[in-house]
Amino acid sequence: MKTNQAVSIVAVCAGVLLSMASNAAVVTVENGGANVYYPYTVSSTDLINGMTGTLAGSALYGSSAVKMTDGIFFEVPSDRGNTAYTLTPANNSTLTYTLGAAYNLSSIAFYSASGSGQTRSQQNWTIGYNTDGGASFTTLNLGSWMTDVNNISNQNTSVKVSVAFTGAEMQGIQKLQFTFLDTGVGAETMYREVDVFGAVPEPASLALLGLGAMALLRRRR
Ligand SMILES: [Ca+2]
Ligand SMILES: [Ca+2]
Repeated sequence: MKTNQAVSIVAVCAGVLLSMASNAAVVTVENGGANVYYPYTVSSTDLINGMTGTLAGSALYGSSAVKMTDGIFFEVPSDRGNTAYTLTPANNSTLTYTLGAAYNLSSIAFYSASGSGQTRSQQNWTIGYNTDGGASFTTLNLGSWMTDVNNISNQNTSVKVSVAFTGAEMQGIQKLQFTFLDTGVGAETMYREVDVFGAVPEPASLALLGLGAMALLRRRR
């Protein structure tokens, strides 16, 4: 590995782990190093891929929320400095997705990148969620993951920040709301994709399995 020096920093939310074993979110920060074309593999089959979402706030410089869910990290060579291929949200803008069912989420990943001197690859956001499909959101406590992002050179690079849910903290999720904040280092981050992974639990099929097993037992008697 010469140019693509991926630096992975894992920050476990120790406080959350200590307080409740069933709640565990692990934040991983991956830096493409000096390579703004770091070949992250973004998903085109995740839960929100193809969804437009509802943007409250401003998409700066002609950027678009659609670019967050098109399954593409880079599009053309000139893409590196072109906000037309990104969502570059103003401070405090929110992006809301209605998942369409109650999902147990396994992970969420945010991707950003920008060209030389633009300082737009830093990230700062919060994740809100609800389980009733309403208009209120609870903000997920992820500890001080921003510290790890700020350790990364903020020019001419790409950054992936992923959150893995290993416990029960993100179950039955119906809506997600991401709030984009000023990074304090280089504002106006050029976000390029957000992937959300999870599945709908299937109690119906589990119940059927149970009925089948009972039927088998009865036949054996
Ligand atoms: Ca995607
Ligand atoms: Ca994209």
